[in-house]
Amino acid sequence: MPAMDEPRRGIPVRIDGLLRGRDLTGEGWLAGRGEALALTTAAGVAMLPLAALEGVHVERGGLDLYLSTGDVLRLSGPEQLGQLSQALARRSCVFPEVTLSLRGLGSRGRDSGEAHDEFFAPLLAARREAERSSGPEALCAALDASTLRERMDDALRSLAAARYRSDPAGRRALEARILERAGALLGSIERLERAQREFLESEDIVRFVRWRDWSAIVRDVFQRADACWLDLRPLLAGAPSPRSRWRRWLRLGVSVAVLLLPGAASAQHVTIQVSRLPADWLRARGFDVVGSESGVAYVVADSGDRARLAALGVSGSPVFAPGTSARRQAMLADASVSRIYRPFDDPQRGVAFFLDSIARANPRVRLDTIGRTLENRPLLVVKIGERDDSPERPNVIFMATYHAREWVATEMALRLIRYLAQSPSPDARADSLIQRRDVWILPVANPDGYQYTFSTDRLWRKNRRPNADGSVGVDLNRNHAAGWGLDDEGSSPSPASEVYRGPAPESELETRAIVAFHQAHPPVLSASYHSYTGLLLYPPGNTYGKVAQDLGVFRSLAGTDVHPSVIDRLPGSNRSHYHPAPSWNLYTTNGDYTDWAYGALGALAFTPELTSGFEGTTYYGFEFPEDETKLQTVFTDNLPFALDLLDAAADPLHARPRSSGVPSEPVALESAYPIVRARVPAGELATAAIRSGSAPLLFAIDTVGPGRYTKRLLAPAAVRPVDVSVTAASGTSRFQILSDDGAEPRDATWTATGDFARGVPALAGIAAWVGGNGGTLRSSPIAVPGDADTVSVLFWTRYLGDGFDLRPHGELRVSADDGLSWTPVGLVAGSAPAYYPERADLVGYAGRTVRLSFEGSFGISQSWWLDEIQVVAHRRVPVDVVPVAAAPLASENPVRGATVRFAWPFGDSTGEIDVYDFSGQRVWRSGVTGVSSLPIVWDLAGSGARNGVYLVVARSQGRTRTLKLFIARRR
Ligand code: 0X9
Ligand code: ZN
Repeated sequence: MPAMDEPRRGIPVRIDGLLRGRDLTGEGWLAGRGEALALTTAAGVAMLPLAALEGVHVERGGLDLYLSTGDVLRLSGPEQLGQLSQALARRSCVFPEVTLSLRGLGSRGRDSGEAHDEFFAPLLAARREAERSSGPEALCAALDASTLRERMDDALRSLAAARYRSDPAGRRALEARILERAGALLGSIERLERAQREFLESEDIVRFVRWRDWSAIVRDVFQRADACWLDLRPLLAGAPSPRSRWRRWLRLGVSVAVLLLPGAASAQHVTIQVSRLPADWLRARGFDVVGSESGVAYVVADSGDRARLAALGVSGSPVFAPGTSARRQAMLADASVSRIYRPFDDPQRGVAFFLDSIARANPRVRLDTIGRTLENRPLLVVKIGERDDSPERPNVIFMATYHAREWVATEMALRLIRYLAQSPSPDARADSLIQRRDVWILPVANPDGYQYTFSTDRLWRKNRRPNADGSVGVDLNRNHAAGWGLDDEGSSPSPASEVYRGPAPESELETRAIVAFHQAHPPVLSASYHSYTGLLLYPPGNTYGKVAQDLGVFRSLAGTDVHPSVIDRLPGSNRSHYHPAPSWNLYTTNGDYTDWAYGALGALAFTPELTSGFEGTTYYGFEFPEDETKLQTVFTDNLPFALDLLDAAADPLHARPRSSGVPSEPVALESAYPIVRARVPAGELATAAIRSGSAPLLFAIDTVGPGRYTKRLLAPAAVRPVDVSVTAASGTSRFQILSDDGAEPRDATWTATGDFARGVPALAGIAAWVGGNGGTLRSSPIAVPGDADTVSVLFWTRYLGDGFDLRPHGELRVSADDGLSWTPVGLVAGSAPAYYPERADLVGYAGRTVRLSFEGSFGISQSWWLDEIQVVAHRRVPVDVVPVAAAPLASENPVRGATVRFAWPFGDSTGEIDVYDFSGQRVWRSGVTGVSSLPIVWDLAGSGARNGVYLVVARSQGRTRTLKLFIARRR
């Protein structure tokens, strides 16, 4: 769940019990996170969706939580256990939303006004009564089923009586037909009676379950009443109308003025949304307030009520029933509400209109519909660039607003469209990229939900599918097929939940259209814009600690906290850049878009979470201010990353994204112990080899994820290696371990201060370093070899930060002046309850002596674990990079003779020439003392060189020249 309230760790509690087999026993914190409870313990953060809470019970100084998994968790510690249990009851037992989607209620026709009022009166009266009540019991009493049944029965009979005042037979006949059509409604009220009894008599431990059963039936009652009314209308219209009496009176000369009185000539009965006026204030003035949420009251009003509201200076906007035509909504909508944000439907300035006009005005833009929603809105995709779709050009897809309320994401997409559409473009780079890529942009992935956030509920998230239980909406970012429903962490099987994943994978029209579109135009890269939190997330997102085989490519594009890709320049933002991380670093979910796009298509898919959600101390969250300068800042902040995606599409593995500057890594070492984990280019897997020292290691290939560009090799290491080399066709990378420490008793190279100490759980051996709040863990001095390309600090880590807040964090710093000054080289933040391998790189420290220091600023001790730290110098010996002109010249190539002579490429500088074989082993070396030295001759027979490919490397004063040398001697 995205945080609706300001992120916090919550109140300290002691926890006892198992959750799905995971032991949570220990000290921890309890906090509300939207529709869930977050329990933070040493073992990680467990999210308990409120929908999975069956009941709570206070006893013997403890509060027991009964969960739908069958688990019972006991919380103790906080003094106000009673209050806590009441708060949970309040959150779990909310009154169901019952009026907003009712068509019959909103269609009080001219001919049926009185009957309409009479029919709905019992329900609306009960609803009004419920609004005045608080606590589940009182709510239940307000909707007391037997009272409701009696009143409904009376109302139905009086409908017949009014039409056949002096005709008992006609009345009985009509009554029978009315009651027949009301059968389903009356049956539902009967079920309500049962559910009410069961709730009131329920044990604590199933109380919330009974409440949910009861609420579902309440909704059912309202919906059946609504359907019943629509069904009765023609029947009543066919019967003599009570108004026929008036016609008679009219003929008798009664003044027509009577008909113009507000009540009599009642126009539509509509639900109006009134902001900034307390529900009680409205109620005290006799308005029919049927609901209120986040400062908005819903009033069912006829024309008289509306006139009275207007007279009081209150303007409200109508809530539209589903199916209300776009034209009508636009007519009714208050045009002054939004000046920049575009609703979907608005015929003057809506998204559909805007895209259409862009397409008409720009030859580079083509507008397409890739599907339709349940409410029949088009899923509009814009293609920018050449008009045709060419297999020669890589596809890049941008999407926005899977979640209805995240308007700033659609703004980002619309601004990107406008920017890229310009022809000729003032941006030469964008211009040339556009010509060489097929770029597709879907600015509103969830148009029904999006429109609903303009008409009715600003904070609506899901789509607008009516669910079987009467609730509405599926979270489209939980509906994709990859790992769908894997567990209930971050996605829910309950239809009413904000993160409801739908009845089946790809059950939603929007999801299916997006999937089919991706299959037709498989993207090399893609981004699905969301808001908020200021993150740049990439797969995987469904399991803590899992990292993609293509991590190097994801990381080069998304950057690191030290070299970020997106700089946040919004005034007052609480972060300087977007934190790049695997999606689980925010929280785990399943069925999200990026996991599917990457898993199924190998697309490098990103979730940018636009904006931090704060301006100074003001929290705006999903409601980004409607301010042109600020919106344009979001766009310009995020444009470089979008252009980098376009740029990288030709060859992601070798891209060097401009905004991060982080090179992608064809070959990388993730860990040297307890397992050697290395990545090699996918295309070179067949020739890959790993050695520890000179001993070849047996390895397995990681089976997780597609590994489209790089594959991970896994080789368990019995002891900590001192030297690892990874070879593949394009060259050999040598990793020399300069320092290692695993917090074991025999490890003495790193020193802990403050709260850092040896602790558990360990990744390997018996201990890990554990700290997190103010302590440091420092290395002794480390001499970096002069020929190291880079030094990486590899470490296994877990930490209990906050996915929404970067302030709790851990840092790795380096000092090259014996501890006088320190420079940050790596940072960890967010939620990482499972160990995974992290890395920070030091560039420019060759030949120097450095110290390293981990510093915990999580605010809480024992919240950061570090294990198996390895400081590694790399050297890369490529095979394919041969700058021919400057290479050492060989007397012949391929070499057929017994010797070969080299020409020295560095004039009179001294240096050396080395020859390596295909596996990276050096087979020959010669020192060179400049031009005056003798010719450089390699005696092949003497060194036993066999036929094959060799790499000749000449080095002098930090410069390197290489030559690929073929030996093909006839014997
Ligand atoms: O929960 C979501 O769908 C996204 N956040 S939002 O606040 N916009 O709703 C983030 C999804 C990223 N994926 C995972 N965390 N697995
Ligand atoms: Zn979102």
